[in-house]
Amino acid sequence: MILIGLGANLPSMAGPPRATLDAALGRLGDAGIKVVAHSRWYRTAPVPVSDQPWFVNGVAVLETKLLPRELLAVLHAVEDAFGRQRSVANAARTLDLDILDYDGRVEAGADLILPHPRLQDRAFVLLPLAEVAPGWRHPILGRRVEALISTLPANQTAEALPE
Ligand code: PH2
Ligand code: MG
Ligand code: MG
Repeated sequence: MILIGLGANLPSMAGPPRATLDAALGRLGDAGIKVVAHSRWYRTAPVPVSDQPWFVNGVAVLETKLLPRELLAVLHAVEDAFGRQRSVANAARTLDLDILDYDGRVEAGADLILPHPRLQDRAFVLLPLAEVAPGWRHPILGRRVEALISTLPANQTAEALPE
């Protein structure tokens, strides 16, 4: 199973963050990548806590024959198409598309780390992930997503938005 995380906390030419995320899923389809399922969208406080705007986040399940780095290149191109500016780490952004898990692969390259190295610490990833992939196991930690959620620190706000 291929899982990606989507996030945005600045408006793009598609509109506010939620519209950007919907449009980004459409772009993936246009690129020949099948979006098998996506979670609800969540309104989430910035992690780490900052005065940035709140994010909209979600998780999608993809099907593609693209290899991890080929998929990453498409994700970066879609980020660029929605006006992503690359500055410092954790800067506010119009669109962020991260590969969370690619068929359980474990890699630690300079350009791509799998699974995503911080996903186990983030409510804004784990809550939507559990919707689309209940029972999913972390490829390194071996723990199920539900167990990872149960040991999250309590101070991360992530609320599902109405459909
Ligand atoms: N992405 C980050 C850093 N912090 N916080 C929230 N709530 N949502 C994000 O998508 C996010 C973040 C770096 O990619
Ligand atoms: Mg990210
Ligand atoms: Mg990213």
